[in-house]
Parts: sequence; C-alpha cells; structure tokens
Amino acid sequence: MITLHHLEHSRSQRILWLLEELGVEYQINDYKRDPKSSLAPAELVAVHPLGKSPVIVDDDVTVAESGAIIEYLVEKYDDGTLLPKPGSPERRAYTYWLHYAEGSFMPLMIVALILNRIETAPQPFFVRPIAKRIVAKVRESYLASNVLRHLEFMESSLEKSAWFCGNNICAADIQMSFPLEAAEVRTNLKVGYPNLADFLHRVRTRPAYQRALEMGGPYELLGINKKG
Ligand SMILES: N[C@@H](CCC(=O)N[C@@H](CS)C(=O)NCC(=O)O)C(=O)O
Repeated sequence: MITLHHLEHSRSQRILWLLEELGVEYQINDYKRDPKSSLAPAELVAVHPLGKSPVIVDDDVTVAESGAIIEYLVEKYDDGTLLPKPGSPERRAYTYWLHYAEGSFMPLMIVALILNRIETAPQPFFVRPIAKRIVAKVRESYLASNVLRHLEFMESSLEKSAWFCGNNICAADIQMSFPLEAAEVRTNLKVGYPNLADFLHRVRTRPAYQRALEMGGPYELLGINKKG
C-alpha cells in the first residue's frame, strides 16, 4: 500500500492527482502548515530528513522529490497511458518537462514568493523604503524578464499540441501543473498566454484531478482557492 505524506496547499497535490490517474490504492497522511510561517510541521522530518512534502512510502521504499516520485510511480504502476515509450520524441519531452518544472521554472516562482514576503513583512519604518528598493531592483533586473521568457517559451511549446509531451497527456503534464498554477496567481494567463490557460482548464476538468481535490482537502496557492 502506498502512503502519501501530504502537506496542505502544496506540490503534493499533483502527486495525489497522479495517484488518482493511476487508479492505485493509497492512503494519505495529512500535515498542516504552521499558520504564521507556512512551514511544514517537524513530524515530516521523521519521514524524510528534508522535512518537505511530497514524500511517498511504498512498502519499504521511501521516495521524496516530486519528479522522482512521479518517475517511480509511473515506472511501477502506469499501463502505458502516462509514460511515453522509451526512445520516442514524447518520452524525450516527458523527461525534459519533468525536470524543467522544478529545475528551471519553480525557482523563479520561489524568488517571486520571497520578494512578496519581504515586501509585506512587518518592518521598522526606516527599513521599509530600503527593502522596497531592493525588492524592486531584483524584480526589474532579474525576475520580470526571466519569468516573461519562460512564460513565452511554455506558451509556444503548447502551440502544436494540447499537452507538453504531445497530443496525449503524460506524467510530466502533472508535474507542470503546479508551476503553472503558481504562475497563474501572479499573471492573468488568459490575457497573454491562452495556450497555458487552456492547459490549466484541461487539467482541472479531468475527473482524476477533481477527485484529488476532494481527497486532499483545501488547496489554495497564495490566496487563490482552487475549489472555488
Ligand atoms: N523540489 C521539491 C520541493 C519540495 C517542497 O519544497 N515542498 C514544499 C511544499 S510546496 C514544502 O514542503 N514546504 C514546507 C517547508 O518548507 O517547510 C519537490 O518538488 O518535491
């Protein structure tokens, strides 16, 4: 039996979605974020030394890191629907997007989140203008242009096909859903990035995605309620 160590409002939601797509039996161990810091509770360190979610335990095997979990689950449980054939262009695309999501795009979303936290944190009045200038400088000189380039790249990658691996959904699309949901919090995708907005619409209308929302409890990314 697979156990998913699931932190509310987190990347772990996409592993739940994958488990629902695969139709395997699993159980959930739920964890709540600290209301002030948003950090995971200390119990997660007992599951994996980094104390992050998602982590799965499948009998005597423990796997952390979303991309590694997805690879493990599809290699063991997929019937050929979500893992493209070895050597195919779809399989190369699968590998690329599986890594790109956490390796290239998510770091930009984390920088955006940290800058936002700095901006809104309580600060002595004399520190506030300095903090604001530093935040504005990082946004202007690094973040904005990089996010724009990545969004344009992802948008053009969906020009010819509905999914990142081709005409059929693959497991890397599941991995890509979270960074795009994070991007959607800051950017109105419908305006500049219709392919990305359509992708998220396709994701959210999948019955397995909706079942995963029911299973996982509240899922809000920075104020946007995905159930609402
Ligand atoms: N690259 C890792 C990131 C894991 C991660 O940072 N998870 C976040 C949830 S979205 C977490 O556990 N945050 C709580 C904390 O840092 O205490 C993955 O994709 O699994």
